[in-house]
Amino acid sequence: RLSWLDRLDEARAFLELHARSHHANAPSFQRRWAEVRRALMRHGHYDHTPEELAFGAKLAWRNHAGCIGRLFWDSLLVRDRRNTSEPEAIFSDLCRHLEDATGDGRIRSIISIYPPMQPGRRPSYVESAQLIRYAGYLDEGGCVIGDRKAIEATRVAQSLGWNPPDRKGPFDILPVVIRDADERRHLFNLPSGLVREVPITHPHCPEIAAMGLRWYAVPVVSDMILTIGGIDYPCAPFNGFYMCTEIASRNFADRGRYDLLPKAARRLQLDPDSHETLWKDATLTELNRAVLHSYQAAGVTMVDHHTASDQFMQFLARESATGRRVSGDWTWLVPPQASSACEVFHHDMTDLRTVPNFYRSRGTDG
Ligand code: NRG
Repeated sequence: RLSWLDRLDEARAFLELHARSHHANAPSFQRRWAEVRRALMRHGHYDHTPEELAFGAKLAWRNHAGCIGRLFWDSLLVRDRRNTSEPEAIFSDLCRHLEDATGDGRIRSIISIYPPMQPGRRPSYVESAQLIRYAGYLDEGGCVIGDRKAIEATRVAQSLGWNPPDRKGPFDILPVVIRDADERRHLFNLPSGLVREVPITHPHCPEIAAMGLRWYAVPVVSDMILTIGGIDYPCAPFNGFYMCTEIASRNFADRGRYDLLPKAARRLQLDPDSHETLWKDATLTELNRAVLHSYQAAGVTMVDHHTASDQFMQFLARESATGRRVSGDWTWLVPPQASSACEVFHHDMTDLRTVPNFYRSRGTDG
């Protein structure tokens, strides 16, 4: 991704930033930079200290233009796993990550960082977009069971020997795919006791509960590359917690996902035949109410979009007070529900593409 000179520049800028924010006990910038520059010239690579790694990961979150939850960037728990490199070991370590992140339902934001790219060598990385994803099956008649977005991943898993349950369902958990350093794929099944899920009910519409919907508690994003000071970490899965619209307004409602609006509308006694009844709007609201209610009832952390928007505005104010400019990608930050009633909607922003950051080079996942 980076030319050699860019890499030097990014390393220098990052180490300067690190030295400035850890003035008390960090080795002096000059000394560390001399060491890093030498390593970069000789090997095209340098190793972050554990402190630099943790600081860099937090900054990558703070800089990520698409995230509305950045108020909490400093609370990120960083697991330094740079000595874990084989797919089997990475997978069992990620199981512990998931367990710790899930806890008793009060979700902790965690990142696990495995070996970085080195000149001429790409280490193992997770190919799955998230650790937990539901399968999508397309039958000969063109009917889909499950998540339409996962149809390709489901096919790949099956071609590698994964067997779906005898009775295919809309919420079958896919195995995790990890590529080794030779690009060979390895499949791993998540132990079922490890995946916390929330059955979706509605505070006063049993017909919605009867749809049998569910979703998992913890989104662990595993297909983004973490870049810190010119070094790329292609295997750095992280999690926070869900905002209700991600599940209710997008995963359940998008036509390219579960496409549930017409079905849910009928259960809510809304008439899906005329736009003018605003049945889609009403259904989206009820799905959000259901998801939020269910996670709350289960004691699983989730934020609603209004609170998230307020927290983002607080983040903006805090950052401006420290003299930092905040990157933002309007199309990602503005919630898909009650958008103009959220303050973020009325705020101009640009993505400054500041580093450290997270980026994608393989597929995309919203
Ligand atoms: N919309 C995706 C997840 C994207 C990341 N969302 C988070 N991340 N909340 C979905 O599965 O619906 N996080 O780290 O908490």
